[in-house]
Amino acid sequence: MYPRNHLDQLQTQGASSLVLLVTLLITIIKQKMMSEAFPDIPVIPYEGSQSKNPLAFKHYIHNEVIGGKTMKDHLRFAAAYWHTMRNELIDPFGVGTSSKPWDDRSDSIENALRRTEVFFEFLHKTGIDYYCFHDRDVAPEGATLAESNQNLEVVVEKLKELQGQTGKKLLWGTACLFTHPRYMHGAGTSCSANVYAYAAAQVKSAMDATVALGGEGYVFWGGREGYTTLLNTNMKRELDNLAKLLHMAVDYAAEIGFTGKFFIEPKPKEPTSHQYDSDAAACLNFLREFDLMDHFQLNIETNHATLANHSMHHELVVAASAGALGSVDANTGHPQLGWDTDQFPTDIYLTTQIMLEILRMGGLTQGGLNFDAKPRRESFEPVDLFHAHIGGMDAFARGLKIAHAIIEDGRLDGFVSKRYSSWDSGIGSKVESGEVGFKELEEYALSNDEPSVESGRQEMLENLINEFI
Ligand code: XUL
Ligand code: CO
Repeated sequence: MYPRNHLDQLQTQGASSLVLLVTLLITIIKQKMMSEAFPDIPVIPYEGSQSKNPLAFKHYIHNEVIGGKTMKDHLRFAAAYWHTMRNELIDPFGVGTSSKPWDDRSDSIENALRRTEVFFEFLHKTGIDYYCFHDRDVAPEGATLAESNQNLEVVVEKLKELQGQTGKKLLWGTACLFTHPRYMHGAGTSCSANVYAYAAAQVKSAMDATVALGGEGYVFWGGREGYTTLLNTNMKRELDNLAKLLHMAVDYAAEIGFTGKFFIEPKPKEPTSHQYDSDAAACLNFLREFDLMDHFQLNIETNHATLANHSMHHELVVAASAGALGSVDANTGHPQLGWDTDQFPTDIYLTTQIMLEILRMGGLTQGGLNFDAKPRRESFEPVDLFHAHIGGMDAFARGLKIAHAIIEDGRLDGFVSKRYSSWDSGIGSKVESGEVGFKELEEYALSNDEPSVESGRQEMLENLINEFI
């Protein structure tokens, strides 16, 4: 496929004369041109901020070191198989528009295997190191569960081979427990124990696949783990059962040696009218109630945050404050549309806020920035996939540089530290260390003058951020 270095190969093959070498090169190039899904698209180069080339990075330089770490290691970009390879770009009123000339739209294994090659060509050309998938994105659902499992195993074997050839890695795997009609009432929260068992079996195989591919994480997004009406719902029973499913996953991870992280991905609604994992706070509460905090972190997605009427920044701070910010689904919603539009992130203010929180917590370790995003229905050509990812990567490269500069500058964090400095000593530190109660605080308040307060300086701080953008 795409060996790490063609020249190395040629040298080891010992091509002696220049003519031989040139002929060989021409053959390789011809073969490549024939087998490539994106023959007109090169490996995307970095050309700098003055470049007008839509197929070049203007800001993302994978090996540029920022604060002691390369951009690539800070950002840990991942491409989402379900959008890049499988999204037909339907909307609630229209059929899919996406043009994928390599895909015969069949459910055959051959088609599934062909897609994997195209996907790895895409990863190679964009310079994205990681990917994420659902079991049913990569391999077709069979007539029986056993057949589906077998299909998955075949495709996983191929993915493993491609990973070995290219050095690309799996950021996280997951099971699709929301598309098939059997999951209409939920999976881990289904009213049917038989459906629950089926879902558990599917998670088990998806975890096996994740381990086989050296995946660094496993995500639970509970697309149908909620309700459309409370009239038919036993919420307590559903939540208890969901927690049991997650505990089974934890137990199974120990059995199969999965050392990655489990992530829950909050989303308030859609397709359900209420999803139990509605936002970061609801997820944390669930994890604490069912004693799962040691095993789970959160995968925070921008469009899910905004559907929950929160900012992405809010959700990140909630997760990070609990030591549970694991990974990010990097996308954005549309300000005038009320559904999950899964657009590519292009807003530098947003990427700056995300990178500020990621840098403040010391960086992503087992998580990454997964482009859970799709081009618009009108952007239906293969090249649009490239424009979209390049734009997202550049937006995050800028966010990273800006956030790093803001932290280095120190004024923002300095302002916040100073704002809370009354807690560092005196009565503040006594409260924080638990030394005082109401009586002591009353005594303190009675013996002191009316407390003075200072401005929050919001506008000054907003201007400060804009200094760097
Ligand atoms: C759906 C969503 C999912 C999860 C993985 O809104 O974000 O694609 O990221 O199941
Ligand atoms: Co997502």
